[in-house]
Amino acid sequence: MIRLTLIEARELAESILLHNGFNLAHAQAVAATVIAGERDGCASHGLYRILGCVNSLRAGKVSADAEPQVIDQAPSIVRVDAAGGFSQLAFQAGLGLLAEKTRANGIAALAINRCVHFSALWVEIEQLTAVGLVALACNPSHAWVAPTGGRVPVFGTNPIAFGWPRAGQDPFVFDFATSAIARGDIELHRRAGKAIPEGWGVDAEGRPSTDANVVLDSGAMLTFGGHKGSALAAMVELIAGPLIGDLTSAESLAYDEGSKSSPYHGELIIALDPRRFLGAATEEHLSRAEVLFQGIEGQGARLPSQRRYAARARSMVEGVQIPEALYNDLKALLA
Ligand code: NDP
Ligand code: PYC
Repeated sequence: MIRLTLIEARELAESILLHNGFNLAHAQAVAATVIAGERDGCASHGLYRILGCVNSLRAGKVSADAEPQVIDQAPSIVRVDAAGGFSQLAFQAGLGLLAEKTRANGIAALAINRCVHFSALWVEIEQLTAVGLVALACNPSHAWVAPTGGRVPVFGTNPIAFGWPRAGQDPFVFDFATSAIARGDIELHRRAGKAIPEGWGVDAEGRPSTDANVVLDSGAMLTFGGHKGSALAAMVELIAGPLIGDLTSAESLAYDEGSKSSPYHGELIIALDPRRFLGAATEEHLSRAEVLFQGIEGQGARLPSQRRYAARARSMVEGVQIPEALYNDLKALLA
């Protein structure tokens, strides 16, 4: 393993992106996301993703210098046209107006269109909880996941993330793929030459497989929780696809033309302002939420994101460690 400080890790990511042609704004926004992933112990959405960014650019499937356009679509709807660039800059562009509309109306949505997307969603959710808002985000990806009862991929790994702000504490955040596991995790198993657990995927005939190559290349991934994950994956396809005038995972994969680039589609983010819902009773009701969290933690169960927050605290002191093979692959992109 190679140990890097967070500053070294960020410089490495940024310099690779700049060297390969991304402009400074995109390089900084993308590097910030992958370093957050690495810092928080989310290797599947950490520095490893820089390889995919460069591959997507070389394949002509992402713009290196797209300028997101913010559109004031309706009293409660912000739209950002990412113009074929990575989603990070588009999210940053729309965040201010989304927060403003949420405060004015109690609820508002941000629809990001035409973005190339690979990031973990908690990075965005935490920016909304940081300003006191409750938030929900989701997006399609590429059609890699079979519906329950089938074996042909139609869904993306379609993450859903939720955040709830907590006074003086880290927010309550969960963020998971509606597939049994993020595809990035299976890709990391392949890189490490490791078998994957049963339940993550099937071969082309629909038989359970623990071979990452089979599941990634010719079989299909599975949803989490059987028919429940399958229905949630379909919901994500609908509300972050046709509802916002953007591509489904199947359409994103067709657009990819076998280049193995990052998915190209839209993203839906919904924000809610507790103060607008509750007025003078806000603090009273938010404190009742704390009783719920105590009920979970009080019996030894953990809240989602606690592992991540602990990893964050550790990385701030110790830096991060990445496999030497990944470090070498990253350095090669500077050649
Ligand atoms: P995991 O299954 O690893 O974890 C999902 C969530 O569950 C996390 O919030 C995690 O918190 C929490 N969790 C895990 N174990 C427990 C536990 N024992 N008790 C309580 N909470 C727990 O995630 P996935 O593989 O499904 O997804 C990983 C990432 O991939 C996500 O960030 C997602 O946004 C990203 N992704 C992005 C896609 C895209 O299109 N951009 C597509 C698919 C996934 P903790 O982190 O603290 O362990
Ligand atoms: O890990 O499934 C995944 C993924 C898809 C797009 C970005 N991450």
